[in-house]
Amino acid sequence: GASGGDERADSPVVVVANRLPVDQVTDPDGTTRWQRSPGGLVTALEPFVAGRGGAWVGWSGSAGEAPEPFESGGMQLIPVSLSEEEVDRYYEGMSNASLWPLYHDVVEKPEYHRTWWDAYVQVNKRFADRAAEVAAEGAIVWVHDYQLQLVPAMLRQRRPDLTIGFFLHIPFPPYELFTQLPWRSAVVEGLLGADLVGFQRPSAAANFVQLARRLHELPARGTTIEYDGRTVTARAFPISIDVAAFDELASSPDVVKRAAEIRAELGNPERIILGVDRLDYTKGIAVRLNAFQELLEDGVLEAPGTVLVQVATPSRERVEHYVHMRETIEQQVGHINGIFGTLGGPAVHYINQSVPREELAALYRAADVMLVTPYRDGMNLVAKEYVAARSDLGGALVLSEFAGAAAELKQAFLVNPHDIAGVKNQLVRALRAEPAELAKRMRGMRRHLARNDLEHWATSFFDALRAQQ
Ligand code: GDG
Repeated sequence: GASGGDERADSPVVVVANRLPVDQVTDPDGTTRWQRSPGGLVTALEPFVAGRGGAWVGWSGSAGEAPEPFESGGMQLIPVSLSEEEVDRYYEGMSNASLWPLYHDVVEKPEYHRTWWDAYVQVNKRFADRAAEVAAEGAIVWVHDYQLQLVPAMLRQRRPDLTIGFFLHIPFPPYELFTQLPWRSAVVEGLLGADLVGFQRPSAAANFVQLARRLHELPARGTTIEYDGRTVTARAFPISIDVAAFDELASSPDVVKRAAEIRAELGNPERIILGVDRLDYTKGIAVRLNAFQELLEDGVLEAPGTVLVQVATPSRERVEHYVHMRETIEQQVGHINGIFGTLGGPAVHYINQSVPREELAALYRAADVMLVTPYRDGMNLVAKEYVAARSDLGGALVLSEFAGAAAELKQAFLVNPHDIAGVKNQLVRALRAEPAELAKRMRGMRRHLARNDLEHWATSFFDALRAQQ
């Protein structure tokens, strides 16, 4: 192999992502073992990586020394270590308090700290080193997401024989915002180390091409950039879900029965409005609460005849922005329930816990209106899951224009989350729409998803990457 005869250097396909596709779990008897992470990405990539000695480079999720490489699900898993300080600075700092808000339209003010950046560089180097060690001569390496934007260039420097792809799961901001970043040139150069840079929507790819052109005065035409004697392609590959699997789960007798139970447990309201998100300030949870509260105040809606169920899964609880946002949201839920709830009949049902997948599917089946109102979102898989869950063609999707999903799910009730009057109007329209209209919209969106599932996404990306090999 190109890294000097190391016998691990034989993987024809390598995935590099912040997290390994497994979580460490402790059994009741105290023994620990690795368990495959929930979530679609692992399922989508496994067929391309498993067998033939494919490898996955990532962090185990806990600080300290990394475990030895091991095999799981036919893949070589290569753990990367992060110290406590690196978790603070690279992960919670640079990734989640600088890049995350910057890339989401500065919904919260990003903080920039040189110590965070230094840790980001150091950790990206470590990921690149591990990938360089494990990749076979001429291998394909697929790097994922905003935590690892320097890896493509670092890897190319070490291993010019590799074909390198990068996919950004979150939005890519326009030039005017991106150039806030004190280390903007380094990040652009990092990404330009890839042969193929994938984004969720065409406008994000266009932002990147324009940025490279303006910042580095690089010749760029259409979706390609000429850099360092190579051609870098920037294109949209909208991610999706395992549509058939979700459809099957949501149509199963147990889930359908549970959906009816949920409605009964909520006191048989006429209308159920649902929100499901990681508790994140980009998701616009307050937009929904505001719209719902005003419609109750206006007397357009009445509780508990109409209820809002908001599942807000705990997330990034050590990052300051998140602590503050959670307090604000919980205060507002309390306020709405104090004024519009009745004994045993709250207007807002707020769940600050992760719910099992089956329960989530049942909630989707029970909801008359799914409210997805992010200020900015790379894709938003919740919107796609809701559509996949509705084989009964019931239910309405209210969807923010600023979610990547809006570029595909055109039959949704689209809203601008900054326009509260518009959100209220669309919500009321969705609540009052005729079943025939809703079925027509749902059918259109389901037709799109049937052809554009997660496997299609992974295959398109790998095909495009192989074409550059
Ligand atoms: C990033 C980008 C992009 C949520 N609560 C529970 C639960 N979930 C699941 C949902 C969905 C997933 O988590 C969330 O995915 P999203 O796409 O909505 O959002 P992010 O976590 O921000 O993901 C995003 C995505 O990457 C993929 O590229 O779409 O734009 O921000 O699958 O169902 N699942 C369970 N219980 C919960 O309580 N079981």
